[in-house]
Amino acid sequence: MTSKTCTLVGAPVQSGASQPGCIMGPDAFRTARLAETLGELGHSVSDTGNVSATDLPDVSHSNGAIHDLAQTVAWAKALESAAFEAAQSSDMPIFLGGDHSLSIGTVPGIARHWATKDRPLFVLWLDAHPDFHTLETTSSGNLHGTPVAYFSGLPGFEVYPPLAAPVDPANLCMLGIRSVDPAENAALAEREVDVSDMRAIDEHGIAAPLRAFLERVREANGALHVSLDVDFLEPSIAPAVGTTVPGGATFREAHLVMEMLCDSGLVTSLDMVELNPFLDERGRTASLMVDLCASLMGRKVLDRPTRRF
Ligand code: 5AB
Ligand code: MN
Ligand code: MN
Ligand code: MN
Repeated sequence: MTSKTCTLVGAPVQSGASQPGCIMGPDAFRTARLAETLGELGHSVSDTGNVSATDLPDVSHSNGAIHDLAQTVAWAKALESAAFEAAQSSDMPIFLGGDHSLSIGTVPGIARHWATKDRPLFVLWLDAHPDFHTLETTSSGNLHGTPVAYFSGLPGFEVYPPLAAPVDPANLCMLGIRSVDPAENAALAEREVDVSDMRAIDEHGIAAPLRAFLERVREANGALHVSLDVDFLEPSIAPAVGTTVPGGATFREAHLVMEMLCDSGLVTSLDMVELNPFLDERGRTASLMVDLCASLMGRKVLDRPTRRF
């Protein structure tokens, strides 16, 4: 892989989840040597430190289950600007979460950047969950379950910041899905979102749906944002997450996804989210996430192209 300028942006968000701990995520990634690892791969890395969101807006919603709406909106605004700036000034912004509500800011900021270049943004959502709730349909009230519905332009998000460039639902791909609430299921079907659940991956392997999606991105001359939720992974290899669901991607499936993404040359930004270091075992989940990022950014076993059969 050619050398890239990578900007690390810490997003210590935990207001979107029910359990505290994601506030420590960015520092756990730093402790697991993310910057050093990318540097050793030949990239030039700068760490802009952590974004903060202090000014809380006066907002409310009729769904009484929702908690921390004001914090979420404040994070969305701060991270939208940080993401836009990081995309303007580097090849590869990498957002260190923080729970998945941070994508309410990062994806719209990245989408605004690519809209100025007239390139459509595609999003690969690697997760056990589709995070496709609206503010009306979430029954947990945990706003990390809402980013995809919001940045895809679904109605009912008037209290979130207005979107400069919504992501076309036809430009989404979800892999690893295995926990979908009824309202999410209906909304995903209505918009014909490209979802490969674990059953499809069991049957066809993880490479086939990813290859088809990457072909679509390439044909459209798209930019590609990848959002990697720790719970995409099988919990026995990645315990540091509050929302574990059995039957996740294996170590090899997850690495293969990253290796194929690297070979495609299409990825332009990345979220690494939902790491809860309070739930980790001797840093193993943080280290695995850093290794996955290394595979995405060019770490290989053999120093020559993979053999084709
Ligand atoms: B995550 C659930 N659908 O709405 C909800 O971890 C889970 O960012 C959301 O993928 C999980 O609370 C959000 C049951
Ligand atoms: Mn998620
Ligand atoms: Mn999830
Ligand atoms: Mn989660």
